[in-house]
Amino acid sequence: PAPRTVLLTGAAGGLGTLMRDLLPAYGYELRLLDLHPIEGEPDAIVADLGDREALREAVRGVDAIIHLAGISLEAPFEKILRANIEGTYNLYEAAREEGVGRIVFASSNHAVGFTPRPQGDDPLIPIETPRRPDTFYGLSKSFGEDLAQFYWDKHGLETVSVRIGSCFPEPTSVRMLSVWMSPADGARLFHAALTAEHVEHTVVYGSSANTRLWWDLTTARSLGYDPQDDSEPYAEKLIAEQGELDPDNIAHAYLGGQFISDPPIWPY
Ligand code: NAI
Ligand code: 15L
Repeated sequence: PAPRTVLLTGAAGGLGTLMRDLLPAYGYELRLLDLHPIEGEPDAIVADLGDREALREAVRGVDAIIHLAGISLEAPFEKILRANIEGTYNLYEAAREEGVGRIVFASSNHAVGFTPRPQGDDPLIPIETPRRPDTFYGLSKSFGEDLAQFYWDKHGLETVSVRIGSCFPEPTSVRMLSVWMSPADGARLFHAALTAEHVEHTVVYGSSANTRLWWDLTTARSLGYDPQDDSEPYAEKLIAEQGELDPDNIAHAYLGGQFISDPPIWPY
C-alpha cells in the first residue's frame, strides 16, 4: 500500500519548510522532527539525530521517512561525522528496528561534486558516474548512499537517494540554472520516491527539467517523476547580473560549483 504517515526529519530547515507546505496535498500525514522547535507546530519532535531512543520513538508506526536532517553545507569533519554520518546511521538503525520499509535520503550533488561539468555538446552526467565528493559534507552524502545500499542488501530496507541539485524558491546563480529543482518539482520527486514500487536502493538526480541541465534524470523519471519546471525564464537576468560561467574559473568547472574550492566560497 502507498505510504501515508511519513516522518520528515530536518522539518525546520529550508527544504523541510518547503516540503511541509507542499507534501500534505499528496495525502501524506507528516510527523515532524528537528533539532529546533518549529513555530506553530507544537507536535513536532525536537530531537538530535544522536539520540537513538528519541529516533526509535519517532519512527515507530510511520510508513516511510524523508531524511533531510543534518548539516547542509561544509563544516569541520567532527561535526559532519556526528550529524550526517553517525546521525544517518542512527536513523537507519531505528528504522530497521521498527520495521520501517522505506527511506528517501537527501543526498546531494556534492557526492559527485568533483565531476567536471558538461560543456558544449558533452553528454549529460550519468547516475553511474563514480562518486567524487567535493567536501567532508559531500563525503557524508557518499557514505549515506553506501549506507542505504547496505541496509537494502542486508536488511531489505529500501531507499531512494536523491542527489539534490539546488532546491530553493528561485535559482539565484548562473550555476543554479543547471542544477535547480523547483520546490514543486521537489515535492513531485519525493512523492514519486515514496510511491514507486520495488525501488530497492535507487539513486537519482534531483532537479527540474532545466534547459541547461548537467545530469541525466532517467532514473528519477523511472520512478514516475515528471518534472514540470525549467529555470530558463530566470536565465537572462542572472546572466546579465553575473556573466556566463567561465570554464577557466575552477569554481565554475565542476558539478559542485563553489564547494570545490578550498575553503568553499560563500555565499555562492
Ligand atoms: P537546512 O540546513 O536548512 O536544514 C537542515 C535541518 O536539519 C535544520 O533544520 C537543522 O536544525 C536540522 N538538523 C541539523 N542537524 C541535526 C541533528 N543533529 N539532529 C536533528 N536535526 C538536525 O538544509 P536544507 O537546505 O533544508 O537541506 C535539507 C537536506 O537536504 C540536507 O540534508 C541537505 O544536505 C540536503 N540537500 C539540500 C539541498 C538544497 O538545495 N536545499 C541540496 C542538496 C542536498
Ligand atoms: C547542497 O547540498 C546544499 O545543501 C544546498 O544548500 C546547496 O548549496 C546545494 O547543495 C547546491 O549545490 O547548490
